[in-house]
Amino acid sequence: MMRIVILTGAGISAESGLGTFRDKDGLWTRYDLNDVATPQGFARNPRLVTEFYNARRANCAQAEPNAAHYALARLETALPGQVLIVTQNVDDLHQRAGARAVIQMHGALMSALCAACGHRWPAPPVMTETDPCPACAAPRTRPDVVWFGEVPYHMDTIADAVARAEIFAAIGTSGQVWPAAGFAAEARRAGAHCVELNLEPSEVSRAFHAHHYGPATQVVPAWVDTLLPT
Ligand code: BV8
Repeated sequence: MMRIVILTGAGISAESGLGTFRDKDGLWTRYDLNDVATPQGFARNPRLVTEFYNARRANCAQAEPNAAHYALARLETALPGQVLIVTQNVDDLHQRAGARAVIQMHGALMSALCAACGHRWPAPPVMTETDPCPACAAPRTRPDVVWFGEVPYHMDTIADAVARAEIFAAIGTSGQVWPAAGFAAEARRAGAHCVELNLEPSEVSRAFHAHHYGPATQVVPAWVDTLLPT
């Protein structure tokens, strides 16, 4: 039973027009990460942070999945139950391309979270931090994303999948954010064949056995074709 675990990052959505974080004019070059992607930043200025995510949610709604997202969905369809996508991205482009086994370890733009009771619900296009929670009515709404210093979601499930993977691929991630950046070394230690698909070598490219460099819309469909039964 071939098990393929695929970690994706902002680079897979770059050609859909969604910004990356650390490329030139990336998000973290225009916003201070500490102001908009930490609990402290949210506590200091909830309006600024809520508007930052409202803008990204609007961008995401306007964007379309690209050939790389569709190639991964095709792979999952061709190998039922054998493919898991673990994405660091908060966009929903994998799901809109048809992928079903998707774990959003850093949360989701399209989800809202109540900071008082933990209830989640589909995020409105424009969220305000005083929106009352549909479950407990507290005006403690926040984006359902994992900020720096917060614990990523589904870590146990991810650790188990990485430990059992026969193929581990990382696509469009710079390998600078932990614990996601450590998954390749964990997979390699567990015996997986590790493949990096990116525009350029990441911070952790030496953890991989194979590398395919180029735009995701080119290198990902080509890689998927090598895995699909001819
Ligand atoms: C945690 C969510 C404990 C919302 C994000 C020192 C000080 C302080 C903290 C730390 C520290 N050392 C480690 C930490 C922990 C910290 C961390 O890693 N900091 C880094 C910056 C040093 N991590 C955390 O705090 C995490 N939590 O550690 O909790 C714990 C640990 C273990 C187990 C349990 C608990 C929480 C991290 C999550 C933060 N939230 N986002 C939002 O999106 O706003 S992170 C953010 O970065 C996004 O999720 C993003 O996806 C992610 C990673 O970035 P990338 O996806 O890699 O994007 P990037 O721009 O960097 O790279 C893009 C790549 O694509 C590039 O390589 C580029 O070449 C390539 N590319 C571009 N175009 C294309 C392309 N590739 C192909 N085709 C193209 N066309």
